[in-house]
Order: sequence, then structure tokens, then C-alpha cells
Amino acid sequence: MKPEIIFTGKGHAGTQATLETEYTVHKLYEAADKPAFLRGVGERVRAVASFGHYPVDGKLMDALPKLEIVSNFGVGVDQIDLDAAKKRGVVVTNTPDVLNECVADTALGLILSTLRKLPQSDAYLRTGAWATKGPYPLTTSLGGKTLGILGLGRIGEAIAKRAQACGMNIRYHNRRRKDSPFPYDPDPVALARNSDVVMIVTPGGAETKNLVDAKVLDALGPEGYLCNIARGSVVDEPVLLKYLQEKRIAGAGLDVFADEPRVPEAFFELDNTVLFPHVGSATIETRKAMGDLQIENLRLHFAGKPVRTRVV
Ligand code: 8YV
Repeated sequence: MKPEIIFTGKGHAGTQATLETEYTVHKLYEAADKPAFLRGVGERVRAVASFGHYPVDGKLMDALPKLEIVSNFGVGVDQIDLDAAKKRGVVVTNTPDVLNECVADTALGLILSTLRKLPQSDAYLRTGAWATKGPYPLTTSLGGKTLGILGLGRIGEAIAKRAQACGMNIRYHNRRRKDSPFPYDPDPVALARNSDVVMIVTPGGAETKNLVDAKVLDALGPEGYLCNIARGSVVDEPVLLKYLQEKRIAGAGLDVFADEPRVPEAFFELDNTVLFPHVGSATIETRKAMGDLQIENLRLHFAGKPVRTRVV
């Protein structure tokens, strides 16, 4: 008998196809009546394969009394209630490291696009403005500027390497200082005050919710830029929008948003903002590597072996 598992979201096609050959899969995201769906299958389900932002909370875990493991597709587990999992003895795994370089590439692309207004200059040419209005207006260089990394973990380190290659100086803030050659700022406001560009690389969740607020944006100032490759929840989004509209910061580059895939349309009107649809790790190679790791964690668990990348 194949173990019975649940998909919480429509995710990476190759990964889900492989899982459907190895397990009896129930697709929660397709259920019109989720409580009825869970009453129907919940007693038999031993694992959740988590895709996207659907909350894997205590309520869902209680509907799955035989739940043993939540295997997440992605490094961020802010949609999973880790305390609830711990309390119930449920193992949680994620897919770290295999995406570090790819996300860091996207982060550099975000910095380049935001400071050099690359998408805007592309649109300028495509609309014929180059021929009618002349050269695209000058923008600003990366070289010599200070990049403040908010959350210097493994992805943050990979971003720092790329930014240094572009001539940027690096500083950082973490909850705790780490062994690093880069200057440390004791809080996000100090980091923003000392930086030209702040790149958010922290985990999402309650601990970092609205960590970047009006005080941080005031410290960043009218010549400062904010980039976010982490989670939309880390920024007070309505405040950020207001600061961009009033040019109280110079610009923003955002790959993540508070209520994805819904993005406030007021952002679309802004010329000082670059918007990506959460493509940080979205390459063929990286998403396959993430899926392979998610699958491996499930296989190891059901073989009675230690999982590869355990969170709790
Ligand atoms: C993916 C991510 O967009 O790994 C994460 O935490 O945010 C990205 O890699 C996400 O995992 C896709 O569901």
C-alpha cells in the first residue's frame, strides 16, 4: 500500500508527477469543500507535501491524526506552524542551499534593475521614446555604494559576493552578530542609515513581520533603495507604497509581496519601482533540485531513515 499524502498547493510539475507515482496523492488545493475533503481522507494521510503559501497549521495537522512529516518545497517555511508540528511530533523539512546561488543571481538582478532602471529603459525603447525624446535619463551606479544586507545567511553571503564583484561595499544586520568580515549594524534602522541599498534576505513569519517600517525607510532616506528577495511580510507594504509615491526613498526592487499573487495596482504606476513575480529560485535547474530534495526527504522518512534537511 502506497503511503497517502496531501499536496497543499499546485506546485512544481515534475516533482508532483514523481510523487504521484510513489504515493497516493490527495490534492487539497482542488477541494471546493476543504473540511469535507479532510474528513474524507484525513484519517489515512501520513505526509504533507507543502507547495506555496497554504498554511500548514495546527488545525490542518489536527485533521490529519496520522501525520508524520511535512516536506516543504522551498527554503522558507513561514507558512508552516513549527511549534504545532513540534508539539505533535511531526517532522518538518525544507529545501535549503540548492537554491542559494539562483536566488542570489535574482537579487543582483533586482539591484541592477532598480538602480539602473533596466526594465524602464527597455520599455522606453519599445515605446519609441528613444527616437522621439532622445537618450534615456541617466541613472545611478552600483560601484562605490554600500549594500546593507538584512539577514546575512547563506543566501545573503552569496548576494554579498555578487555585489562585491560589482564594486559595492557590504554591511549587515542579523539578530545576532556573526563571524564575518563585513561591518555589523545593531538594528535595521542603523543598517538603513549606513547603506545606500538595503536588501532584505530574512526569513518570513511573525518574528520579522513589518521589520522594515517607516523608521527604517526614514533612515534609508530619499537617495536610498530598498530591495526584497525574502518575503513580503517583512515590509510594511502600505507604508512602503506611500514612501515610493512621495519619493521619500529613491526606489524599490520587489520580488515578493504581502498577498501574492495579488499586488496593489498602485505599485504598477510607479516609475521608481521594479516588480518581479516571486522568481527568486524560478529556474528549470533550481526548481528541479528543490523538488529532488523534497522527494528525497519523503523517501528517507518512509524508509525509516533520517531526513536530509530537517527544520524541526
Ligand atoms: C520559491 C521561495 O518561490 O524557497 C522559498 O522559500 O520562496 C522560493 O524558492 C517557493 O519556494 C516556491 O513555492
